[in-house]
Amino acid sequence: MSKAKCKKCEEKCGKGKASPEVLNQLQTGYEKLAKSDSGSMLKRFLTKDVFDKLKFKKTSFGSTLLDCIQSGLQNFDSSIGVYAADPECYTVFKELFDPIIEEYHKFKLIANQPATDWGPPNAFGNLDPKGDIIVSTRVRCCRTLKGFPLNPCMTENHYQEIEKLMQSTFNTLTGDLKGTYNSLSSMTKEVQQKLIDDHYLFKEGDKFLQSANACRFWPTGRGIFYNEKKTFLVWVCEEDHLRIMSMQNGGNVGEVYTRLVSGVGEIQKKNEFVTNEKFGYLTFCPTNLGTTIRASVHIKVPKLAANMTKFKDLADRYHLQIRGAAGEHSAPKDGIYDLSNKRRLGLTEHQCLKEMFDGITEIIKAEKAEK
Ligand code: ADP
Ligand code: DAR
Repeated sequence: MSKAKCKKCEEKCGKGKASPEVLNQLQTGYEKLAKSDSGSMLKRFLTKDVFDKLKFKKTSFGSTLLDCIQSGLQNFDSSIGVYAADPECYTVFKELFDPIIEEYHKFKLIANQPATDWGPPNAFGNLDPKGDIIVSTRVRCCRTLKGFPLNPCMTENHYQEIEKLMQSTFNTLTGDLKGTYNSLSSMTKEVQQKLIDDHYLFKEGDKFLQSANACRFWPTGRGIFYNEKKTFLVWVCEEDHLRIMSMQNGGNVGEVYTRLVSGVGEIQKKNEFVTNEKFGYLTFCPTNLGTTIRASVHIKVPKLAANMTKFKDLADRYHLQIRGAAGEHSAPKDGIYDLSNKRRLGLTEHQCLKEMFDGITEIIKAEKAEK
């Protein structure tokens, strides 16, 4: 990753140490978090020793511990509470990031992330051939573009550069992947809201991302590419530089996954992504590291949902995450839940898909067995 410095980071860059003002904000925030009832991993793993060891540190981009934890300091309802303000944060602040990463992904960091292995995409069939339980299937991955910092260190020009770079890539896509790029800056509110309501576009105003300085210069450089059928889509400059996704109605995981693998391959022909041997593909949030794959179904499970404790235990057993129908931090709608693989690091892409496929298979069995 080049040391592309943003104005904000250059202002902070000074040599080595966090400023007295940052140290004061850190101390105040740390004391408030310690007294709070927050259940975040930040609260759990930012012990006094870790805090004292990291509070003075700064990356070569100028990012401090405050840049990484301010979202969790401002939002006690965070589940995680930390983001990497730049790629070096995973190393400079490893004493905080490593235990959070190991806990979330259930993966000991003594090993490296396996090399990318999509496996034979057509290895996965249709989870719901009769079409009576799965509404839709989606598989997404995240990518950080080489040569650009992460959100908190990006200038307005960085956002414009990425959007322009990706538009030139999208123009080369052909066949089933051919489509159009739609910039948020030129999108009407009505079109934007319809795309969000139809589960294609990211929401605006995520308080966790706003607190993490990930929404500056909004909506500059943000947008969505989609093919003619809206089955292959790419988000530009939301939480990550790119979110590449394939989705369609029904439970045909093989078709959705095959399209994603093809689309990522085409985009990769024109762009270089940030990876490292320990964490695989680097992302803004540690929960997305590694393969960055989230493979999900929108599924109707009214019987299991009647006993949420049992449902959550079952999901945990198969390393599945339960979300609402409108994605993260949303509630179920019409009894439809978003179920997906939780782990993304320490597995290959194929293993992530298998974990989701096998888990959902068991969920469907359990739903049908419920009285
Ligand atoms: P991410 O996968 O990037 O973390 P979110 O969970 O925030 O994204 O969901 C983003 C959008 O994608 C939401 O509108 C959500 O409803 C939609 N979505 C996620 N999975 C599916 C699915 N299997 N079918 C249809 N829409 C989905
Ligand atoms: N909302 C933040 C991030 C959790 C993971 N989701 C992401 N990265 N979209 C939290 O700490 O709860």
